[in-house]
Amino acid sequence: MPRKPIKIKPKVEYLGILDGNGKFDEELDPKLDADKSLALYRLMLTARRLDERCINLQRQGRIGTYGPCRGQEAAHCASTIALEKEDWIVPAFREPGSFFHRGWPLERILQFWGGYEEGCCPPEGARELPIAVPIASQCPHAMGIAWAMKIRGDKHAVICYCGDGGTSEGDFHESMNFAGVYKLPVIFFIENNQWAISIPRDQQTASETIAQKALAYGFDGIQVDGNDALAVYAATKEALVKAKKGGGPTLIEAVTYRLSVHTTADDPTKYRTNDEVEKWEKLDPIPRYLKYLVKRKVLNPKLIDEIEADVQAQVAAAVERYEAGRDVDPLDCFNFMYAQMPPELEKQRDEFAACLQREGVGKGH
Ligand SMILES: Cc1ncc(C[n+]2csc(CCOP(=O)(O)OP(=O)(O)O)c2C)c(N)n1
Ligand SMILES: [Mg+2]
Repeated sequence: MPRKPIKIKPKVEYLGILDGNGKFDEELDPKLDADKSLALYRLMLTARRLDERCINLQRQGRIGTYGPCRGQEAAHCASTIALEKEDWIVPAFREPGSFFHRGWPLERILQFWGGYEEGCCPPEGARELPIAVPIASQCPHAMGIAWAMKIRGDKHAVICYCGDGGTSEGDFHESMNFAGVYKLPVIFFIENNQWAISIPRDQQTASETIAQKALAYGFDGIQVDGNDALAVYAATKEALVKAKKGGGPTLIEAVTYRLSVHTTADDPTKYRTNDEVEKWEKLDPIPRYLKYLVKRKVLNPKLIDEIEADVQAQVAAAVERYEAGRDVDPLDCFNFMYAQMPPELEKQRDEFAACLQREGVGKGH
């Protein structure tokens, strides 16, 4: 009848590979080839430039409320690029790079934030769910996909993105439990950006790390420097290999920072200091990865300028396509949710249609 510590098999680790000056750990470096390294840089830059453009578009009334990803580009882009194209992506709402990487047209993202149904519509054959704004509601969906894959013998995996605030939701915990019990091929990728609107990380949970939450559900957790593209890539790759071998889920906590507003409807100066933001600006994932690529001679000043010009042109063209393609049917907001529309909704749709008719608004007007 002794009293003694209980040994728990799952473990929690920390991983960082690249520092702020382009110095990196040779042994831990995932050694991406030049093409993949450049693709990752381009992807992060595209997410950044589109993000900047979206803030401006919202301020000009050309899209609706927008939730930026500034500062979180390494977290979502490096994890997405580590996946195979058959792996499923279940996003939250700050992962535009995940969609571009999978071939969604950039204007789809603009359509989403512009309030158009098309922004929620995955291209044919996509293995990505659309953006999910209801916090952590995407986690049970990810479990459904992963469970179906397991039953069907599909040897791929699912990555489920979620915020630090999302880890306080029942949906998150139920999903973690389900994934642990059924040993699902899933990665819980937590973008710990230190804030959930105005709630700081230390008021969100009394846990020292978010990674350790995995232990309670019987699997490993790893905390990575989420502004270090190499660490994010390496941890994701490892978790994927494990999942595909039947080793079950992993929780990756990417420690990062929301450098911008929560959404364009938010004023962060009300709840956080400029000093804090400045501290994290110095850890910006993009210049950090750029220094590494220059050091490895994958990037040079000429190529940097070419990629920048190319990305900006791509974003500008997407904005043009978005604004040219506004001939949509407002009644679409009733479609796509139910195979058979419930009578109450049918009634609302008919009332709305009559109202559009009266006002002379809508398709064909
Ligand atoms: C179920 C639900 N409750 C509340 C909200 C309002 N809300 C939007 S974002 C957010 C905070 C989310 O924080 P976190 O999970 O850390 O994600 P972040 O916004 O930092 O990316 C809240 C409470 C919501 N969208 N969904
Ligand atoms: Mg957060």
